[in-house]
Amino acid sequence: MRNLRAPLFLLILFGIFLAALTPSTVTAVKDGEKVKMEDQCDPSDPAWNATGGCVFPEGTVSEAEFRVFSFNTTGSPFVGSVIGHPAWRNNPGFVVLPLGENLKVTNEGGRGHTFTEVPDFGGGRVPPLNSGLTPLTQCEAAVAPVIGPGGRVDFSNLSAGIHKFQCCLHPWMRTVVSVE
Ligand SMILES: [Cu+2]
Repeated sequence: MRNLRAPLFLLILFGIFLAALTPSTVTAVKDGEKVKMEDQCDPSDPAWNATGGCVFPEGTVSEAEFRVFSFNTTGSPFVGSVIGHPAWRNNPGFVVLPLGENLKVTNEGGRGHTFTEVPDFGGGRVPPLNSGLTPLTQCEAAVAPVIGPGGRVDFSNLSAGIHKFQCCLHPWMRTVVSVE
């Protein structure tokens, strides 16, 4: 046995070397495309705290600035056009995803968002931000969970064709995914 120890030791070392070269996250489904849900809330503005707070260190948009894009000077919501602060957005808004690959969605902002598949774009579950759009049943709280800052959700096995996703809190945050 003694004369086998050195080769065996070398073989184990070689195995460790090979393992170190192999990526540690080998998954069956490839991450095909990524979508980032973004906002720019200013964490130093306490006005955000009334509706969930803000944890985005680089953010510069106050709650008052955010409101400028959704409400008129009398404080009423804009009606008739989908309008919202442009820093609240899905990036990109259009994705071509190869069939069988994963769609990886991350919340890169400081507020909560949802990434919800809908039959057609419509209103979310925050009526003042809907600009008159009819709230979607797909956006009810029980079926459209909020993804917090830093959170992630993956979609696998999306069928071929067009898929529409939107935020159920900020319905102007939209992404169309074309699976091909
Ligand atoms: Cu949102």
